[in-house]
Amino acid sequence: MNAAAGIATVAAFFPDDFELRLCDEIVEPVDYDDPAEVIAISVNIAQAAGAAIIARRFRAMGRTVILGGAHVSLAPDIFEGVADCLVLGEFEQIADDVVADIADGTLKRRYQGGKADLGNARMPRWDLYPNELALAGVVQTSRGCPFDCNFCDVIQYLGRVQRHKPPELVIHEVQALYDLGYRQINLSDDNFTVYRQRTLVLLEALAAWNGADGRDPVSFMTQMSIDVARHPELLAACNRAGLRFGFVGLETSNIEALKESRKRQNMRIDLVEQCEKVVRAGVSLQAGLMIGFDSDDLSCFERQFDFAMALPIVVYRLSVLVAPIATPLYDQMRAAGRIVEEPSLVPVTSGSSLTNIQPAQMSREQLGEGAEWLRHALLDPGNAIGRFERYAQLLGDMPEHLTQPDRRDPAARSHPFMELFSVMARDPAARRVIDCVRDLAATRPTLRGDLMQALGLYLNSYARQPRKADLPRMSAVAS
Ligand code: B12
Ligand code: SF4
Repeated sequence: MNAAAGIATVAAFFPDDFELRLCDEIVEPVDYDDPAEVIAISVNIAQAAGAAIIARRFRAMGRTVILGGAHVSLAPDIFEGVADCLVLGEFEQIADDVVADIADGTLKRRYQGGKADLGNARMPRWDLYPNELALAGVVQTSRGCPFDCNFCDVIQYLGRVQRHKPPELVIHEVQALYDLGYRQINLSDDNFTVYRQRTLVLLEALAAWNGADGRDPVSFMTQMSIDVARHPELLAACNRAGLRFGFVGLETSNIEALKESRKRQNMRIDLVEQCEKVVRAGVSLQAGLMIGFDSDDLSCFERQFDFAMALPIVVYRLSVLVAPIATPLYDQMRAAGRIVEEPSLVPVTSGSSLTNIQPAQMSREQLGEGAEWLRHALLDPGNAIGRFERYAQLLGDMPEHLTQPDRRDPAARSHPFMELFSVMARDPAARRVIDCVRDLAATRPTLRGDLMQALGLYLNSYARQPRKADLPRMSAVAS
């Protein structure tokens, strides 16, 4: 899992006379015995219900609770009454006021942040974070995205004008994470590659740093849009920098659906061909796929399956189309009377099978069942093996200096997925995939790290899927 940059960044704005402690409940339990007077909680949509429980418990003990983060910023009203204070938006520009008001005991009920200048971003307080429990470090090199996909709330949260952290600050943060022992770092941008010139400059700085001056190689990952494939020089720079994994929102092979969701960067191109170019350049892809667009009928599940199987990609994040609050899609659905679940502390997230809208050409349940079928079909070991073979055959080599072995103490460098591999090896079907990937890795030893990483991500999803003996057959879904 990734270290949490939000809390480490907020901590950087508190002066030394505050005694701070960071807790990431994804990796450790919340310590209700902690005597802190002020509890500040960072909340995304998946954490809303849990955050409300934690907030209420601390408030019942007389503590002051502050909530901030993506979902508090986008859906503040659902948190009204849950905490003493809500901080909306980015923290940087209002940090001094909030900190002073905490010190004076004069906290207001709400603060509205502005757009931070990343040119003078502070180093997150990773020294306070439980780094030994996280797998990947996190550095945010930009905020915002210039595209306008109508289901995405990034624009409302961070804006369409992308702001950039200067390369020297990025390298400074990367070095700090390296010194703490991280050899995987997530560049946690919304769209890392969209401003080509700045990305090229940053990638060159990362390439000059990575594996140089006696350092071990670091594997970077990020989110990108598929237009990256049109620029071979950018792909080559990704490879030189050690950017090994990219998440890309492909969403659908249905052109009408791309049009209706304003995903213009995915139109008028052959998505399969574009993904092949990226993988050939040595960047493994994970992709987001969506179903349930207005132009999707019941054939969408099989069509998406065929699309996914044609791509050189093993791991997918599959979502039913959800209209998150604050997005253009939400407004459109509300105006059409198609919002069937109002925003609440137990919200529908993009990872759920039941959407919060009434689909146009099927029932919500049919969409949910179709999504389950598709998820299982993509995770099916036989199907996954086919995709692993294609991916391993296409994946481009990495630069020589990044293939050097990691020289850390063996205890510090045991493979993050090792335990998962040994548990899953007891499942005969999963075992077939593990054996296949080991064989593939033997034929491409320098790419072993990438293949094992993809295997870990695949097994992680495979292990979590609900065991359903009788999946809905496509005929049932399509009837
Ligand atoms: C990296 C990332 C991940 C990573 C790592 C998460 C982690 N451990 O931090 C992974 C891949 C695991 C992930 C998973 C998910 N993510 Co995510 N993720 C991001 C991403 C790209 C960057 C987050 C980041 O590093 N920010 C850097 C820090 C410095 O900034 P920040 O968190 O925005 O915080 C700022 C302010 O909000 C404020 N602040 C934050 N917390 C607090 C707290 C207090 C008290 C105060 C005062 C201020 C404050 O200060 C910070 C500086 O200004 C964002 C998009 C984005 N650009 O924000 C999406 C984003 C946060 N994720 C999102 C979603 C939906 C998810 C998932 C639910 C996806 C899914 N369907 O499974 C899961 C949830 C997993 C979970 N259980 O938490 C949404 C959240 C939308 C919402 N309404 O909440 C976002 C905004 C992207 C999007 N629109 O889709 N995610
Ligand atoms: S490209 Fe990604 S981050 Fe940008 S608007 Fe579309 S979905 Fe959101």
